[in-house]
Amino acid sequence: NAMLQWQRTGFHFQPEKNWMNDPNGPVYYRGWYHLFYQYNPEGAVWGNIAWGHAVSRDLIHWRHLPLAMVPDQWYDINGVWTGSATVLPDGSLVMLYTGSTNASVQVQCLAVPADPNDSLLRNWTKYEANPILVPPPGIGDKDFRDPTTAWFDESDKTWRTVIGSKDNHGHTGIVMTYKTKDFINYELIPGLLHSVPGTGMWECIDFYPVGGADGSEELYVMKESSDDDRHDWYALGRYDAAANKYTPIDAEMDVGIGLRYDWGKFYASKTFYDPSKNRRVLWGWIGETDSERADVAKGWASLQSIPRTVELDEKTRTNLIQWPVIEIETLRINSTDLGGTTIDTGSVLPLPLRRATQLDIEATFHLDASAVASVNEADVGYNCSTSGGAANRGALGPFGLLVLADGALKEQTAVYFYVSRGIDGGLQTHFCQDESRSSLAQDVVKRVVGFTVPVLDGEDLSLRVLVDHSIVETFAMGGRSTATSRVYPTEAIYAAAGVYLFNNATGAAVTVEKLVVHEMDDSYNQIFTADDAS
Ligand code: DQQ
Repeated sequence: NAMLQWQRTGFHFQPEKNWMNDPNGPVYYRGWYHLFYQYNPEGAVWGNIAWGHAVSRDLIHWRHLPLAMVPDQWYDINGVWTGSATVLPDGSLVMLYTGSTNASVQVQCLAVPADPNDSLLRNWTKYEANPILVPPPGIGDKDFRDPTTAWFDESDKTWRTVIGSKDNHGHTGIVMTYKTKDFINYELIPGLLHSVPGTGMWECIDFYPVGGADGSEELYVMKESSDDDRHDWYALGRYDAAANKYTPIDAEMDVGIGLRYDWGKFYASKTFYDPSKNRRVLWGWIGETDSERADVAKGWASLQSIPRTVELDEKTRTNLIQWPVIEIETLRINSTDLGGTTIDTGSVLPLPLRRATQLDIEATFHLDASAVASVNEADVGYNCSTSGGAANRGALGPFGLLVLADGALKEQTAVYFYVSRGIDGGLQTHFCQDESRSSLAQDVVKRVVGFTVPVLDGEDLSLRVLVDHSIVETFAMGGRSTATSRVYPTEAIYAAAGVYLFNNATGAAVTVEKLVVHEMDDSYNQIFTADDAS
């Protein structure tokens, strides 16, 4: 089936076949980037979870390796679940992961490379006395998983790792901290590192410092993956190691209730520090939004996001900046410069492109200041998800791009801005992605996703859109906000896929200051085998 085949991506990470979910233990080791991931070797649905494994020199071209760990012990026979790598000062590695036992109890386990001199880390030894941690008193057997990368605490010379859970009485998401000297014996530090009522089970905690360069204050990111709503939520805050306390800089933007990494489909993410380029890199699991039946038919399910650098936005200090790793730009071919156009109100302009299924689009939009000033009406309460998407016209939006669109625009995924004026007279910019017309297929989840994004005085509105067959991964305002959609066009595929500029605002023309469309090469991430990698 040509339509199903077309959905496979050209430059996103995916195994050759079968089901994948969370990224696990990403790490840079002896010249290689390693990505492990939750994997079902037996089919395109979740189950039989083992650790898939791939390596890369550049985070873009991947070589697939044999499974790193399989469920073969009583303590992980129901699944080798999510875990994280820690690099010790001598360069050696430890891996902590969750095992689901023969009784489906969630326990933490230790594994180390069988041969530290194998830079490909092909074989792993599970510690003989696993598990090293079982659910502590008061914590449910099925609410104790996904240990983080550990960090060293100078004050008492111990390593710290945290594990997410929930308090069953209050439906409160919680984080527990353990300390250890040897990764074998652990002590639970009294109290909770953090908790937020009403947010449910916290999966896949991530916890790391950002900022702090040039004398600015270092802040800590805490991220949790909400089992309740399947989104990755983060906060910026302060970490008091001695008190084992995390405090968000803004209580209203606490973990689980404020900021998301991505407003679309993006879950169970994990970062790692890349010492070779002195940066922090984020991976996220991008699931399918089609039916399980379709996944089985195509033989695979899920992608990983393009690896993203993540850093504090020093201009706002209220949000992170996420950006595709620079290496992805080596895949750019056939760049077309189409900047300097004006899109009149109510118009749609096709872009003259050769191919439009693998793209990296850079666009900057400018709303005429006098038009903005003349709009007095408030648009209080505009909300990407509930305000009618790209088709609903307002004074200052929506405008942006239609990607994976066919000639008749029966299928289109809209990436757009909508500027509204609040009752206080101030402007608010919404960045949204409208999937509602992304496919004529019925068995697909289609939403309008997005949220407000900070825009500072004098800044143009910018989008970077990565289009790769069945994924649209967008970075707005230089990475202050992101939205990822899985889309399943039935007609806007192969040569029939196109890109359009559109302006559905009634009150202002939009100038497209910059528009560069790069065609993207394949990364051939599926053709390497273990033999190539030695
Ligand atoms: N996926 C893993 C768990 C984790 C969940 C199991 C998040 O360890 O909590 O496949 O997607």
